Amino acid sequence: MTTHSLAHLDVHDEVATALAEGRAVVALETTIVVHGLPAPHNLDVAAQCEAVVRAAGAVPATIGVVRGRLKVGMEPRALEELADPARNSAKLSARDLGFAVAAGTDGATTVAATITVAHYAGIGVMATGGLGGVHRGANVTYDESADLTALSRTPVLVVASGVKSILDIGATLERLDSLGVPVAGYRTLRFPGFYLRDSGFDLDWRVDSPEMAAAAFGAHRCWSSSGFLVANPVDIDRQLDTGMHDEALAAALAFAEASGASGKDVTPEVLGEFARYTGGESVRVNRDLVVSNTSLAAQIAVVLAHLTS
Ligand code: PSU
Ligand code: MN
Repeated sequence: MTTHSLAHLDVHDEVATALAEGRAVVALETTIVVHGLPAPHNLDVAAQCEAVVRAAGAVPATIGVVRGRLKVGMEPRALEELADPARNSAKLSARDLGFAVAAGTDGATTVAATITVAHYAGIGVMATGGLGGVHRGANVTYDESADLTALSRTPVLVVASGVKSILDIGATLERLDSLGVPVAGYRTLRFPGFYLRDSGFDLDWRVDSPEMAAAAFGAHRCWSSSGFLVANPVDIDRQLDTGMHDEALAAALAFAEASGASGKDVTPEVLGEFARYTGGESVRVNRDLVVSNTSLAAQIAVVLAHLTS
């Protein structure tokens, strides 16, 4: 069956051709564009991500929902429209997709929704900035990103710089363990801390090349239906100043508590406060790490395509 005949899916011709020919494709999410990064950085970084995927010899497939259609591969114009504040595009997790389709509405996809659509379309690799995880205080609020459970049931390799430092990183790693999601540091045995290179938490496994990552995931998916996390730290000379990070983190946590934000609003609000507090430095780091993760994802996708063909 070609991707063209799958219900509710619009696969861009370039992506459909690459998939049909067994060439490398990298899925990119849209929540980071619509709700995660401020304009004009959002569209700018989206274009940069598509460019680094192509430079590595893969095809980018930006995923989002437009008028109830699951888009796999979006033209810059379509992405611009989705990100237009006047459109009020929703933030869609995996469970929301059916409603968005039925209602014919627009929405940006989170990691959870993006890997769900990517897998449906036959794409095995995606890149993002930071995976969602367990929030601090989750023992009371139960606030744990659906990214984790989606990753536990969706065989897509995700490259991310760990999880955002506003989260409970130790608890997130424990949940990834319980959920059976493999986690490998890229050239490190320390779990990255998103804006910082090192979260202070150790990992059991590392991969030192796209070939090693592709070989481990290629084997894992023979017997498992879970995803796979490659944790790629930001370069040491590009990370946020640690003093600034710790101050901004305290401010962002206090802000989140005082704002009363809950559910899907928490992450965008906290990222926004981080950007304000750091005078845009956090946005600069976020941009850097997303582009670097996307480039690595593309290199892994290229090796995987050769392994499978
Ligand atoms: N990475 C970023 N910025 C973001 C996100 C990831 O650098 O905004 C988004 C992803 O879409 C991820 C979401 O799935 O944040 C997590 O949201 P929540 O905690 O509500 O599940
Ligand atoms: Mn949440």
